[in-house]
Amino acid sequence: MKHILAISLILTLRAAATPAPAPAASPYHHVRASLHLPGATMTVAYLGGSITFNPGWRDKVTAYLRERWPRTTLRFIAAGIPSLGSVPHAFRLQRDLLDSGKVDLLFVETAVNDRVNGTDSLLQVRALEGIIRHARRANPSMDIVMMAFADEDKTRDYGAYHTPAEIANQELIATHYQLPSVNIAREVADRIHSGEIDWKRDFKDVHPAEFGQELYFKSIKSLLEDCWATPRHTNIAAAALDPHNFSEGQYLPVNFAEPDSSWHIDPDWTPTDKADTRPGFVHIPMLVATTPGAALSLSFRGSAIGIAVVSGPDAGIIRYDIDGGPEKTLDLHTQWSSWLHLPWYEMLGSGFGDKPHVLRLHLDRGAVRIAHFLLNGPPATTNDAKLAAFMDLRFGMFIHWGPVTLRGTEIGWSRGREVPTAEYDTLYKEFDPVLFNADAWVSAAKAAGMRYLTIVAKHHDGFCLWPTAYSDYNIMHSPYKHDIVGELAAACRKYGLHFCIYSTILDWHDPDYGPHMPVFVQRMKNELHELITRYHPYMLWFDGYWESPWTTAYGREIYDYIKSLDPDVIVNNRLGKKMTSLTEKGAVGDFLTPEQEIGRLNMTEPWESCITIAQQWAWKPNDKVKTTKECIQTLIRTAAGNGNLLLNVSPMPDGRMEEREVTRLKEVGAWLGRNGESIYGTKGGPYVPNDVYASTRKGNKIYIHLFKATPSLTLPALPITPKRVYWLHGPDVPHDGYTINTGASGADNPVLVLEFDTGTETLPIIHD
Ligand code: H79
Repeated sequence: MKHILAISLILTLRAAATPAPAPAASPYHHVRASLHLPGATMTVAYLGGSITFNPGWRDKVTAYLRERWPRTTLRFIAAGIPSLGSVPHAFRLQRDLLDSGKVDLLFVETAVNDRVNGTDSLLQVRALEGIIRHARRANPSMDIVMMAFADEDKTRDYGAYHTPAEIANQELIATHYQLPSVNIAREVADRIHSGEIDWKRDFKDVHPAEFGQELYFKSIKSLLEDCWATPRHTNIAAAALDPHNFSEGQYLPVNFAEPDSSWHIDPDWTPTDKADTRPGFVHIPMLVATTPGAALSLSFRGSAIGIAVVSGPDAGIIRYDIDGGPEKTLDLHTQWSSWLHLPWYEMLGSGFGDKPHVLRLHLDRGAVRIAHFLLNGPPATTNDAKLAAFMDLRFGMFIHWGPVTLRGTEIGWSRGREVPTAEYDTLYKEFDPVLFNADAWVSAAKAAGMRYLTIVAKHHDGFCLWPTAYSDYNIMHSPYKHDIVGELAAACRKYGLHFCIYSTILDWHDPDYGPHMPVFVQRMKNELHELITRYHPYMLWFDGYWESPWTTAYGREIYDYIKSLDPDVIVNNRLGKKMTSLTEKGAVGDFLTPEQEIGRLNMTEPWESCITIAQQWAWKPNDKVKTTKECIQTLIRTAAGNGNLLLNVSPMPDGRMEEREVTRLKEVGAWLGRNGESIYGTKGGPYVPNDVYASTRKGNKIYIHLFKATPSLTLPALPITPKRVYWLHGPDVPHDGYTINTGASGADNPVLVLEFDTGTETLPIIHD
């Protein structure tokens, strides 16, 4: 022990003997690992409460940064929201900040509101550490500056020689992660206690007057200058101080919950009383209950769960439990609620193990308005039951259409090949499909027995069939000026079809695709935000993943973004870079997408084959259209392999579907009208399809689809014996076990039914 003391003493003395040429450090800030010197571009984000929301110090810092680094292109994200401290920031970081693109320098301010909101130290540390780890996961070289502003409580604490808990917690995290930090609360307290300044006279309020704003700015500037005068250390990959920190903090949309009928989601909530609101917490979907006893449950996976409510004059009392544990009571009313619908974040529990949990919550009295659930856990994936329901649909319509039909060449691919680029890119100026009728297309799909419809809203040529705000290359700039996507969405709702949207990743028209991927990916998010929030697609179909600008990481980012907007949207696998399985490294998405071929029988991973009814995806004159028999057999083979068929039609430049295609669809629909029970809601197998037959199964039945007339059929025997064999909707067929005396059926694509005493859906696959 003595030995160690002696060594440290020598080290201390030696350090004292050779003073470093340190910058004139302020006692109120720490440089620690310092900051990067700005490069050609820098995005600066301000995360905090009202003092960060208001102009003042923030505008001063912005102006100073512009002046200090004139050759750097600066971008600023103002993410201050009044009343919010560390816990809200940890859960809104992704949506309010990281979703807006790569951040280089982040200012974080939480100490004032953590005090007034009464956030305890455990939550402060979990939230602050979560913010740092989450931010650094998004950008490992992000610079982060932590700031503590002043309030009267902190001045009083320092007057009593006591360090406020919020400051101690901030410094704990800043030290652990070696982040620059500035303690303005202490500076203000010291100067007040020395009589140099006065709170009432100089600050006036916790939202400081000009004097205070200037003081805050000078302190921050002094820290930044000291940082830039100190060489930057690489970020250390520190282990987590608290394994239950909120680094996976996210908003869970309110439609995740399963509420009883006493709740409703108001899609555009505004108060009906006179109380004030906060930006971002009005005109949003709100899960509302005002009837005592209203109950909901929420299944989640993660280590913490909470709610963000707006707490207004009628804010009530809730009771809740997690996993059937002890019931707790929570009063949602605050000291501000009489005049304000305050955004109020309550953690209902944290520190759980990483397994599924259930929150049960009910209203005791008053009102509860939930804006978001707060989850610390991995991002959502598509619910298995929702995916199973999609696979039960079995048959959908794919539509490729756009200005390129004026030339009759292939959509996207003919740009710069058969059609010169400049010509291709101006075709939209003459695209005027006056005979387009969404009802006609959707009723053709309905007549075919299709259960969903996928419109190509944007192909590789970049033309958008909806009025997007993010590109002028869209339908509103054609002579036609109709929201094609919107009209189809409405028609699908009317006819009871699920509405789905194809939007390609690769966009050869967008100059940012390739050279400026962060800008491009942000635009993609903006477009997806429009598509999801306006048209509420059931499924999204991506394409064009194979070029080098696209990465698996972008794919995951987009997948998580989609799920943060609507957890129920089903997503195909072409966001990832790998197509053969959903579980291999580099795979992203919910189902496989074989193209122009029928997928192989696969009982474990959902899949959908996309196949053209003619030869080209987009219309061409006199294209060769498949026969009705080919279409039906393609559907049968798909269902028999346990997959869906997305059959592509190619409408003409005037907006109509070709009569030849409409007729085929009607004939397929007529066959499905008779034989639909052997397709919809079935599973593939148990036989692997071959040239003579293919099978599907449901309940205690196996359906055998015959492709060729055979007087007798012997199937490989299964472990169970059929008790009855008959033609679907027809007479019994003599059989001896698995030898079936089919005779000659006059029907096209006839279906035999084998009926058993027990279920067939889990029988193992028979490889012939
Ligand atoms: O939208 C449809 C296709 O346009 C799209 N995916 C479906 C759903 C697709 N993009 N790329 N590919 C399919 C694969 C590319 C095939 C090609 Fe070719 C072979 C490109 C160049 C050679 C076929 C022949 C298209 C152009 C020439």
